[in-house]
Formats: sequence, C-alpha cells, structure tokens
Amino acid sequence: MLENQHNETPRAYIVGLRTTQTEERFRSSVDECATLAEAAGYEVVWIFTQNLPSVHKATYVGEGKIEEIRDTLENVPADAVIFDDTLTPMQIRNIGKILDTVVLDRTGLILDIFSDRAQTREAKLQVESAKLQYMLPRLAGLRQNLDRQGGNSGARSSRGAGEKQIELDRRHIEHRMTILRKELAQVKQERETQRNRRLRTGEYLVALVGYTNAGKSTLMNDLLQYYGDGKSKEKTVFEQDMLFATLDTTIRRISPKGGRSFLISDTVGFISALPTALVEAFHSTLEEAVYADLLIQVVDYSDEDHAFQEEITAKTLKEIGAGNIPMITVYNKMDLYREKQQGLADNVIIPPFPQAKEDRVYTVLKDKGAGPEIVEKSLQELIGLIESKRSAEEELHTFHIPYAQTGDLHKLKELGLPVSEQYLEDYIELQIRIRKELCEEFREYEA
Ligand SMILES: Nc1nc2c(ncn2[C@@H]2O[C@H](COP(=O)(O)OP(=O)(O)OP(=O)(O)O)[C@@H](O)[C@H]2O)c(=O)[nH]1
Ligand SMILES: [Mg+2]
Repeated sequence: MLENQHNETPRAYIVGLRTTQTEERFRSSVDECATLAEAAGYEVVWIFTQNLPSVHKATYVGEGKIEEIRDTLENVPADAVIFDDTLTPMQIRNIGKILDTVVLDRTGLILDIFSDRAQTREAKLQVESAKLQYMLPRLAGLRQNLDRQGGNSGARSSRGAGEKQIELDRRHIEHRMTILRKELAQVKQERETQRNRRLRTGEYLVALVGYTNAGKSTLMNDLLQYYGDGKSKEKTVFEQDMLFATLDTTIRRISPKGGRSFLISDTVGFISALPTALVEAFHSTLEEAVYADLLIQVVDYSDEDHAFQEEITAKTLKEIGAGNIPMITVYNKMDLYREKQQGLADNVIIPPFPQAKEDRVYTVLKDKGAGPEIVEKSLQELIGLIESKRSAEEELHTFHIPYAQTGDLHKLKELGLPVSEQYLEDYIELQIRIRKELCEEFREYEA
C-alpha cells in the first residue's frame, strides 16, 4: 500500500461540491469518495464541502474555499487533496499551484485503485491503457504532483526544463499506448476465441453484475461450495469488504442437486461515474455480460443508496449493450438491513427472507451469525428462480432421432429440459423444452 515520505499511511482531504444534487445524494457521494480514498490506501483527515450554483471554472470550488483548504493544510498536513468529481486538466493545475500538494480527482483515484488490484495480464493492460489515456491531457498538473510526491518541490529547475519534460512524457506515453493497443487487441482476440468455443456448446451462461461490494463474488463462492464440482476449494474467487475486490472475469460451472447445470461468470463491479476511459479499456471484460443468457444483479439492500446503485447498474448495462438481457435481482445482506432497521422506526416492513418473489430474491449470502441454513435456503430460492427464468425462454419441441445418432440425443438432453423419451421402432422420440436458437443444429430430426 501507499506510504508517504515519513513511512506513514498518507493522509488525504476530500472536497465535495454540491450544485444540483439533492442533499442526500451529495452526502452519499462524498462518503463514497472517502471510502474510495481509503481503498486507495489513504487516511481521510478532513472533508470540505461547498454549495454553489455551478462549478467554478478555474478552481472547481470557489476561491474562498481553496484558501480555507490552504490554511487548514498549514495546521493539518495532508499528502493529497481529493476532489469528488472529474476535474479539468486546468483545474488540477491551478489548484495544485495554490495548494502545493498532490491533487487527485475521483477518476484518478479509481484508476489508482484499479492499478493496485489488477492481477491478470488482461486487467493490467486494460488499467494501464486507461491510466495513460487519462494522463495525456493532464500532464502538466500531474507532473507537479509527481514532483511533490518526490518531495523536491521548490527545488525545480527552470520553467523551460519543465515543459521539455512534459513533451518527453507525452511522446513516451503515446509510444506506450501504441504498444498497449496492439497487445489489447491480441487479448481481445483470445477472449473471443474462448467465448466462441463456449457459445458453440450452447451452455447456459449466467452473468453476475452489480455495484461494487454488493456480494457478487460471495455468491459465486457460495454456489461453488454447495453445487460446484469436487475441487471447488481451489476454484473460489476473491471476496473482500472493499471496493473493486474483483477486476477480472472468472467463469465456473455450477451443478445444482436435481437441477440443470449452468455456467456463471463473476466480474468487475460498477460504481457511480465509472471513468469513461475505464469503461472503454475494460470493455472486453465487461462485455462478458453481453453474451449471457441471464443476468443476476446483486444489490446490497442494507445500503441506503441501493435504489441509486440499481440505476447506475442499469445505465452501465445499457452502455455496454446488455440492456435487454433477462435479469433477476438479488437483494442481498438482508441480515445487515434488518440489523440497521432495528431501533429505527417501528413501521418499516422488512421483506421476508430468504425468499423469491417474481424476479427478485431476498438473500443472506454470507453467514455472519445468521446460521448456514439461511445461506443455503437463499441459494435454493435463487436456483429455483434461475430455473423458472430459464424455462420461460424455452418451448416444447419434438425430435425423432435415429438409433445410430444417440450422440445427438444426449447432446439435446443436455441443452434443454426433457419432458418424455420413447423408444419406437425406427427412432427415439424426444419431447423437450428447449430454446429455439439451440434447435438449429438438430433441425433434421424435428418431427
Ligand atoms: N452481512 C453480510 N455481508 C455480506 C453478505 N454477502 C456478502 N457480504 C460481504 O460483503 C463484502 C463484499 O462481498 P464481495 O462478494 O467481495 O462483493 P463483490 O460484489 O464481489 O464486490 P467487487 O468485487 O468489489 O465488485 C464481503 O465482505 C462479504 O463478506 C450478506 O449477505 N450479509
Ligand atoms: Mg467481487
């Protein structure tokens, strides 16, 4: 993690500006920004907020507020001042000059967290590419940051040398971006090959989506524990109480007792104002959802902001072209929700859980004292809902398969839900509920 010059946890201020948002929305955005700062390794020591009719062009917040921050810095030192928004290159530069400290915005912060967490080659390439794209127009301001992080501010050489350095940086970055683009294209190709192989087998694919820290990876691990194949221990994914614990896509097979098996993918979580550069760079990772037969949106129901988070998820799904895929919503962390409600108003109605209702299911996916039964019951309710969503997409077809082609009979039975199977004189008659597009390959047998 980060350390400052004195080998301590670096300290940060957060700055939020409220223009048109509601007071509530503004508060939770600033809180989320503080959590992001902590996820990036900072200790948040001060939060500044201001109400203005619109953003101040030169310094984002008003000049008076900037002075107040500067004065505070003299008494309460901080290693960075983080703004809960995307700043223009000019704002970063101006503010940096006045405050003489590292200036970060929400986008830069999220990019830092991503680059800290990236594990696979693909994630690393994607993050680096997004970071460079973000840096390019902001070089002047960022170079000031670098000098300050290096602790040699004031000892800078002449202005001309600084500009030369920026030009060198720019060329270096452009060169690196060309290389990255090529490597990313190759990674994309590999992913497409894998995906095509999977699509050809016609296996049912469920994609986990939703706001970061909702419990997607926890759900994946629960399913593996209860319905994974024998080696599920090695196959679990990383789950953690932090923003952006997952940055890669993992696909696993789940075989529920007595039910049909399916594939499930776990991937990056969404957040409000996910930087455009990141959405672009992570397109091939996020795109995994586009090829799913069913989406499972996991929501942290205990978070007061969950309705807004659902909106963000819907918006992001639309952006990546997955807006029309059938979806189930998992309202998770009901244990925490109930705990939070206790002692508050008497008249809140807590939805019964674990229980499925229409396209929703109310769950507890992590046993934090609630008992393992509650997790297992949550999974059963969810599996039931997946199965009913899946059969809703299927229709009844009848096939006559010659005895010499029993291989195809088995293939068909894997793809759908067999209703009856009769061994007649010339062929086997199979009645099966199956998705229309999967019948193509077997058209010659259709009765
Ligand atoms: N109390 C409670 N905590 C839960 C529940 N489900 C998950 N958690 C916790 O929530 C935290 C986040 O879970 P993850 O599964 O890592 O969340 P995620 O959606 O994969 O998050 P990202 O990968 O960051 O997008 C972990 O600390 C889990 O233990 C639940 O039902 N109740
Ligand atoms: Mg995760």
